[in-house]
Amino acid sequence: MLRRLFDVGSSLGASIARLGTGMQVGELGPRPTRRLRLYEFEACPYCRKVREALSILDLEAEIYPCPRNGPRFRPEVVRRGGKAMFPFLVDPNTGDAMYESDDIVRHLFENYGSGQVPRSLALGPLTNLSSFAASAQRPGIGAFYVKAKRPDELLELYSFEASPFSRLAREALCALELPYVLHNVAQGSPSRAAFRRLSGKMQVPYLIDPNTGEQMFESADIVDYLYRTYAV
Ligand SMILES: N[C@@H](CCC(=O)N[C@@H](CS)C(=O)NCC(=O)O)C(=O)O
Repeated sequence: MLRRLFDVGSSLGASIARLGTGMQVGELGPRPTRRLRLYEFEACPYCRKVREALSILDLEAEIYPCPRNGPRFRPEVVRRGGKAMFPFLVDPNTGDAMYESDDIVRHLFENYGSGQVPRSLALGPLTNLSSFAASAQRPGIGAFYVKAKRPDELLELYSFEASPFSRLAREALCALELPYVLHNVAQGSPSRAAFRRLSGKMQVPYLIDPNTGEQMFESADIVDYLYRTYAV
């Protein structure tokens, strides 16, 4: 009970540190035809900036979690980009593969938004500082690899960056190095209607695991399910 209070409170603290950035969609531009691929880890403040941009732009992405010591996707990043630095975005629509959170954020708003990066993501050191403050609320959580089975198919998570409950689910997916499709359904998202039809209500996080046929709401149940099913 105390643990749950800490988890929800500190995860809410992370969203507050970023003044709720990633709560609401912004102006949307053209939609990508092929899914973006993001290599990142939940505790990384630079990765958070990119996830916020994805929420604001209502973009879905394949997430390849790269927790520290993660054996699976870190080497893939080194192979493709030359170094183990995160975030790393692969955009098959434009042929780009890039490091540097500010470059990635700019790329996303230029290609899939109005072209203008919102102020909350454009303040340089201030943006970085508040993103570090967000990560500091959950020190190290979602940063370290926990040995796990490798599912055949990508899991699916409905989420948005400023949702404190969604963060808890993403941390578990990250620690267990489980790749997933991140569906962003922030406030004002045009994707919400389809999500509501699929799940029956508007609540995140919502996990679908095509490997087992399980689908569920409730962050605590999702975290419990993921560790029970995949941790070894
Ligand atoms: N200037 C880069 C900094 C990225 C960076 O330093 N990322 C850290 C994680 S927060 C990293 O990749 N560290 C190496 C590691 O985790 O192995 C950016 O904005 O993307």
